[in-house]
Amino acid sequence: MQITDVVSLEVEDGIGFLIVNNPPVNALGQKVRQGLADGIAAAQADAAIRAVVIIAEGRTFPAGADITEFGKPPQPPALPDVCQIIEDCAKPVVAALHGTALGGGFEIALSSHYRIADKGAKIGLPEINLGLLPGASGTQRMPRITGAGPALDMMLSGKPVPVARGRDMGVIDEIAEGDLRKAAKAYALKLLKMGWGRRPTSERREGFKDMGAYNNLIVERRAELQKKAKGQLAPFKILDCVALAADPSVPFAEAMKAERAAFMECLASDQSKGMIHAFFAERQTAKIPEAKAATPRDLNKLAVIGGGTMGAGIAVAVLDAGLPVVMIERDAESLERGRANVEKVYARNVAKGRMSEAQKDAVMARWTGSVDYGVLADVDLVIEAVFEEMEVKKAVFAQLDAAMRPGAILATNTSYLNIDELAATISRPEDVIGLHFFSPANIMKLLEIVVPAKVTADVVVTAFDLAKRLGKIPVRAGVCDGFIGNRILATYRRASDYMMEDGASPYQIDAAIRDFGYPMGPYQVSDLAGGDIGWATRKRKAATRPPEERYVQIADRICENGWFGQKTGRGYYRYDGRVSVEDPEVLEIIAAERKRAGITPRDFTDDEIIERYFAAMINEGCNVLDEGIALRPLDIDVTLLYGYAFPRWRGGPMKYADMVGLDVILKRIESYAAEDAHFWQPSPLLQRLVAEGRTFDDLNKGN
Ligand code: T1G
Repeated sequence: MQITDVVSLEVEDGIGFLIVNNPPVNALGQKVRQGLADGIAAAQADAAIRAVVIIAEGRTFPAGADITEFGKPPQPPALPDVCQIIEDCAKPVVAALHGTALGGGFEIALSSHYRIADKGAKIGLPEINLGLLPGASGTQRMPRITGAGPALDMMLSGKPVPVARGRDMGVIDEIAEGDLRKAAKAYALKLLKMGWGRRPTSERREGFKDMGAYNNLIVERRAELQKKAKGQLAPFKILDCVALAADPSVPFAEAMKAERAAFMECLASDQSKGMIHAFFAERQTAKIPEAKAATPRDLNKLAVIGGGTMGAGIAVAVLDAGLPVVMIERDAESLERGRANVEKVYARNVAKGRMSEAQKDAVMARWTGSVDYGVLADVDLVIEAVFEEMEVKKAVFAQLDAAMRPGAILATNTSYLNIDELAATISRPEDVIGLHFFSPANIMKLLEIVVPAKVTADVVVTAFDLAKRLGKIPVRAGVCDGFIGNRILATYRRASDYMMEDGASPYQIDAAIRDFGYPMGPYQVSDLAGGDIGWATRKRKAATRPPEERYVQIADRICENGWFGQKTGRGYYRYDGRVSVEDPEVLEIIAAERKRAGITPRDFTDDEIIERYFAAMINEGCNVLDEGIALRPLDIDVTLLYGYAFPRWRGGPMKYADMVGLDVILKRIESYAAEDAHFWQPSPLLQRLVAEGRTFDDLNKGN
């Protein structure tokens, strides 16, 4: 019988199947919660039912609360109450898990008396990825079974674990072989036959056997979090709740109230708003205009031109996706180097025990190499990753144009060259696309898909299909110098250099940016990437640099000394291995440059550093939006989150700007314009949004 339109109750041989069917992931929206609560009541009232199995249709057992409900007025029944109704059921309740039983879904399972799972299923409490904590008893019920360790591992990592691991922890009682529904029914009947009745999790205490170890672990984890989660809220709230769970003086119901209060505090935090925004934003970037008009072309065989750092990284990304890859190099020696670059990645995996030699050999068997472009005749898509020089790329494209079949796609991995210009040199500009990977290409998830003027919609859609298959986060970008990410980076780096020349040390700036939540500040990043790269870019741009643009020469002076950063042992910092120290000689260079430029240095507060740094970032983001280089503010957020280490719990620069207030950002820019009208030109889009009282969130929603 239908309980609600997404929950039904079927009785079979005395077992009441409470079935959730709320695609796509059986999220625990109001109708599901109501259906579960009413379904348990109906099962209790039905004398024909001796035990209940909670199970789901579709691809997964409930994957959590319905995140789209957050921020809206809560609708009863609340999930913690539904969990209590399940646990209080007078008849034994079995949860039958498949897919990814996450968050509130796993809490539903923990509140059931027993748990059986399909062998391929996963369980998890990923709420921390949303700046939240398991707010429907996860912090209270799981430790009662597992103790603090496995519970904290799951909640603080946010990572799902296979159900076999869950069985080891004691939270999964049975692994199903074959059909889950049949196995669940047999399991329930076996429990009844053995006289096993209700087993309320809230009454279990095996997880508290060794309270000394339990409490020591809480202390240890808190110390760890103080280092790596400084400034974040949810991780510490999780610790508090798990600590409370084991406090014998606090009844379960009272601890549940504390968990609820902690959950609501997290839900109200900007951090959670930022992370929930990031969750949906990274799923929105693939929703592009071309997807309405076209379908992807076949992608069975891929090739990479170039076996250097980027070419090898891209080849590994393709191999990791289970696809074959052909690598082309200019001569046998270069090709062998390219192959070695690829094999090195897998050899490291073997050395770390992540894969066996046999698995490495099997992956490498899908790599083939050649110096002959003729082997590309049947390839569906080629990615060139040769030297970042237009003439070199044009020569490669000419060979590709001659060698590849009609309908094949030619992609360039260039990070700044003009793809329209490159496309115009061959017979099929409509088949040319930009695939800007970030180094290391097999690790970094961001993929800027750069859309030239003449490309057809199906080529764009095919590129997005490739991104999904490679497990990348795709962002659609227009053609300009630096596309989305590097263009915005260049701007906020200039703002930082101006502050350095005006009086802030690079070390103060780095510290302020780390306090904002970045793992490293801009000068640490420069030393990591190599100052020579930025130096080459500045030289490239020198001829076209507007005369009115303020140019800071400090970085050039440092590079002229050959101080390129970690790879030369010194850059902005001196390096003793991985240990970096501030360098008084760099401060002397800065002082000399200030003198040369006639600048009297002044103090900066950390707040002013943050305000200027992000005002520049956000303003250039507005220009990128206004010029159509990025589709929506969320595309800029995802780019900066996944390519430039913007702290996820702030949601991205545009989300952060909405939280600060666009009018506040605009006022700051207008006040800075007095000192440098060329650099601090308020973006017309920012001015329009402030005048109209609209936010970036409004733009994201198409309003
Ligand atoms: N609520 C609402 N929509 C969701 C959702 C959710 N929990 N999970 C996924 N979706 C949407 C998603 O936006 C996309 O929509 C579609 O489903 C497919 O998702 C009290 C408070 C389950 C592993 O954090 O990790 O429970 O783009 O593209 O790659 O303690 O989705 O198609 O319109 O990601 O196969 C805790 C979040 C919530 C799990 C599937 N649960 N979801 O991955 O598909 S908080 C989570 C995921 C909570 C309680 C607390 C993944 C997935 P659209 P998808 P996928």
